[in-house]
Amino acid sequence: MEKQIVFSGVQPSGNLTLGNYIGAIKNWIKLQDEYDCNFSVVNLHAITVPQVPANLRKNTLEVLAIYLAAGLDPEKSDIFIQSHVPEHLELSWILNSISYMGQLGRMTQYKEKSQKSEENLNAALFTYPVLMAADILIYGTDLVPVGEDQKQHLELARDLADRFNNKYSETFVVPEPLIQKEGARIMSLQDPTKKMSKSDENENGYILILDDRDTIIRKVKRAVTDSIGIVQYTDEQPGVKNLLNIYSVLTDRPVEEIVKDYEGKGYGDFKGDLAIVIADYLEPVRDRYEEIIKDKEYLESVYKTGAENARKKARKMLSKVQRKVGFIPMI
Ligand code: AQP
Repeated sequence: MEKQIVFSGVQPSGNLTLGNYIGAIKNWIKLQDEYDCNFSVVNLHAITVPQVPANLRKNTLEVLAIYLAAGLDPEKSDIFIQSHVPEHLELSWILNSISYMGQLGRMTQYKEKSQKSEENLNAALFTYPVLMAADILIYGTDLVPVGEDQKQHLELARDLADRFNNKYSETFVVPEPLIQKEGARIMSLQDPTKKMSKSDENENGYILILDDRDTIIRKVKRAVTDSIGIVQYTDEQPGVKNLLNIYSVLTDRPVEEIVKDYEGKGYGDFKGDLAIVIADYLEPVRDRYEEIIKDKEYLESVYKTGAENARKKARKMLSKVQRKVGFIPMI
């Protein structure tokens, strides 16, 4: 039986957070044996907000090194940089022609990010979900492991696949989101009503995968809680709830069990222990990362092979789509 196909990616718009790790990358690792996996550093998406070119270059390789340090295996998965597979862009143009402005304008991320950059509102920020749909559909993807914040974009990819199939003929697989219940949305440590984001201006709001031990401990201790003073899992205490979610995912223990451990104890003990849990969890990833990032030749070989393999698959789908819309094949 043929393996089902998986695609996912993270933008190199900064250093990766614990949110990206728990919501996305951590779940990719376990899919590698069972599925035909494609994991991309989606640098084309990153320029929808202003980037310093030197930082983008650096972040792109860092994200790739984090993928590998976290356990993505180039022997099992195709791991590549999005701009090395230009077929994504060609497909995205075709999908733009069947995308409705109204639907794109309703995307929550567009609304949020456009408010932040009102003076520099660019067209790419508006059409980026269409490129994301192309990223997914070009591989005939069955499953897309993402955090909950990407659900709406995935719904668009599904709509576009359906619309294209109805207009031309059966071509695309309609992909399903794969969202883990636990840790699907890790919130900011400073404002637990907002998701943890790598582009947050307040660096105390997020924990980076590459933060050192002391920084992690400091950030967790400063995490916003409340004046209730009881460690319990309720919507009235969004800060504590978020910390409990992180604790539970990283230790693989149910929330109720952790809550029991802290009966009669204060936030100080709870946060102190959680800080150690996070620091211990990330330490081996950071150690492996330090080795990998130094080895430029290895990184280059991974992204070159990944892109070569990905291009072969992408070209096949793109040719099929081009024929269906009426483009004359060159050969
Ligand atoms: N806080 C989060 N909790 C759970 N999952 C999350 N993801 C992001 N934040 C959280 C998941 O990480 C993957 C990659 O996201 P992305 O970099 O492509 O874009 P994003 O969702 O916009 O992530 P950020 O960190 O918020 O980036 P910026 O600040 O640049 O916009 C996705 O699967 C996402 O669900």
